[in-house]
Amino acid sequence: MADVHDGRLVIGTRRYSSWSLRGWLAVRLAGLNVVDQVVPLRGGGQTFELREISPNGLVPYLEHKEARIWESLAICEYCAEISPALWPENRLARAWARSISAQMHGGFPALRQALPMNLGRRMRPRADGLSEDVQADIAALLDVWERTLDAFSGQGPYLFGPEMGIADAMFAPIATRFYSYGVELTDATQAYSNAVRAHPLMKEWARLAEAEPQAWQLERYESLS
Ligand SMILES: N[C@@H](CCC(=O)N[C@@H](CS)C(=O)NCC(=O)O)C(=O)O
Repeated sequence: MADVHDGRLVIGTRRYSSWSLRGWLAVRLAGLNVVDQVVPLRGGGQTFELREISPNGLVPYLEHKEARIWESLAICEYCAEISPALWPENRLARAWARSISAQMHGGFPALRQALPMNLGRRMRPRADGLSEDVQADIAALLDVWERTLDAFSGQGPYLFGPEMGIADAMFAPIATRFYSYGVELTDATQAYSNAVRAHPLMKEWARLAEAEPQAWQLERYESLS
C-alpha cells in the first residue's frame, strides 16, 4: 500500500521533551501530514539512537516531502513557509515575534535547567527554592510575556491575538513548567499561561503523554526535590 503520509516527525518522550512539544505544535498548527515517531529519551544526551536519525542527534526532527529539518526553531520556520499565518501578518509584530522566539530558543538557561518539563508534576514548587539565576530568568521571561501581551495581543488570548502561533509554541513548555512548579505569575501572565495550557493541541499532547509507558519515566526528573 502506498505511504499516505508526507513524512515523519521524530519526537522524544512527551512527558519531558519540551523541544519536541514546540516542533510538534508548529507541525500540527501548519497541518502537515506527517506521522509522529516517538523515541523514549534517556536524558542528558544519552539517547544514542537519535544520532542515526537526525543530523544534530536531537529531537525534534522533521522529514517532509524530502526536506530534512532539525532544530525546533527551524522546524517552526519551515512550518510558517507552508502556513504563513503562524507568524503575525503585521511587519512590526512579526519582527517582535521572531525576536522573542529566538530569545526563547537560545535563552533562559537557568530556568530550563532548574525547572525541567515534567507533565506529571502538578503545582509542586522546588523544595530547595529557586536560585537567583533562576529567579532572574523567570522575571525576564515574564517581562517578555507582559510586554508582548501589552503591545500585540489585543483581545488575546495568545501573544499575537486569537490564534496560537509560533511564538506561543516556543513558550508553551514554559507554561507547563510554571504550572508544574507552582511559579507565581501576574494576572495577565497567568491568564496567558492558562490559555496556552487549555489549547486543544496542548490537551492532546498531555493525553498522549499520560498514556506513555511508566517504564519511560526517568528517575532524574521524577525524583527532583
Ligand atoms: N536546540 C535544539 C534542542 C533539542 C534538544 O535538546 N532535544 C532534547 C530533548 S528535549 C534531546 O533530543 N535530547 C536527547 C537526549 O536526551 O538524549 C532544538 O531547538 O531542537
